[in-house]
Amino acid sequence: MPSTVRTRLRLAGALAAVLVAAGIVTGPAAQAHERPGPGNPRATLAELAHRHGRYFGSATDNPELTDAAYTKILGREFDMITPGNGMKWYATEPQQGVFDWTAGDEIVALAREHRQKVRAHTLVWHSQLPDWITGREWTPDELRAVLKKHIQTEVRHYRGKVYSWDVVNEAFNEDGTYRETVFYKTLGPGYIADALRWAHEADPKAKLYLNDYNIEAVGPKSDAYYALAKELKAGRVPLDGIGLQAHLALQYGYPTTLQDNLRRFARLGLDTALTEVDVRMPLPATDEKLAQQADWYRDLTEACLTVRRCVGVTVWDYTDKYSWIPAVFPGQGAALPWDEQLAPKPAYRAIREALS
Ligand code: 9MR
Repeated sequence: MPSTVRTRLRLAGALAAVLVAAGIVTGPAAQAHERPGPGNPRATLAELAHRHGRYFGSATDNPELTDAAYTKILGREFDMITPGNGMKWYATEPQQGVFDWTAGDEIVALAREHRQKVRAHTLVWHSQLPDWITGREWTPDELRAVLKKHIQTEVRHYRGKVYSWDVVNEAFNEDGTYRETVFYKTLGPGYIADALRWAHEADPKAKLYLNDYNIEAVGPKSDAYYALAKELKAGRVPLDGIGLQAHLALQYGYPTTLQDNLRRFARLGLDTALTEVDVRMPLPATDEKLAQQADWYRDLTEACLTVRRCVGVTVWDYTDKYSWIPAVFPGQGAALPWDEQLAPKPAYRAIREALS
């Protein structure tokens, strides 16, 4: 073989090795040596997050579980699952004292099959309550008994099977005042500490969270959580973490104080988590909007990795096919890292980069 050809072949070989090492190209030889990494599709979001001591989760909902292409990705990419609806009060205690675990159990069983943990959601919320609660007046004693029974029966049922509970969901208004729910109006603000104590009695190992939206940035609503968390910790109430839902929208701007906010809760001795992430946009989705969305997913993932005690990120389902957004915000959507055909979007690659 002429030496010029040999030299060219050597150069080509060296170039190929560099490209493989950089994750730009892969080949059978690369696959034999390569460990899963950000450029290697074999490493899932869960595996990448695990290297940082974090989890990467997705919400899911029972009607979607018949979609095999969907459940394949759900079972592979994530290590934490949140039932989008199946553990809510309307589903679990549709009639007073009559409990139904069908929907929640189905999701817990699927998660176990895939060796995923479960963020259980949610015990006390003003929304999606059964009619038997909303349809009548309650005395404080009556409602306290109903609340305690609901919390303890549900938490006991899932004891040992879930990682955490969103014990109280969406307790504050935007201005940081208490939301005037049936629980607040009937029992006063102490219902939150009571709910946490009852949940802790029923499952001492589950991590107990308060969870809300629009508390990603420092502001009146997150300040209210900060003040409450401080008070609860001082009173030795069993609170483990604050869940920041992070339902973001391109048109309202990125919460630039997210890291500072996460940090102040860590300083109180609390875990934090991004629990319901999506980044919606006015439709149609353009390349530019999808690129901006990817930046936001990258930034919020990095924020969680940067701050001690931010334990993980959960997207509020992973595909636009099953997003709640279009039904609630007409003309908006495309909020998740996979599109309606289950193809990964720029946001998916941005999350991988952040986790790399
Ligand atoms: O994803 C849930 C959707 O299927 C329900 O229709 C909706 C009803 O309010 O609740 C959605 O989940 C909510 C979550 O439980 C609490 N934070 C806001 C979420 C989006 O509404």
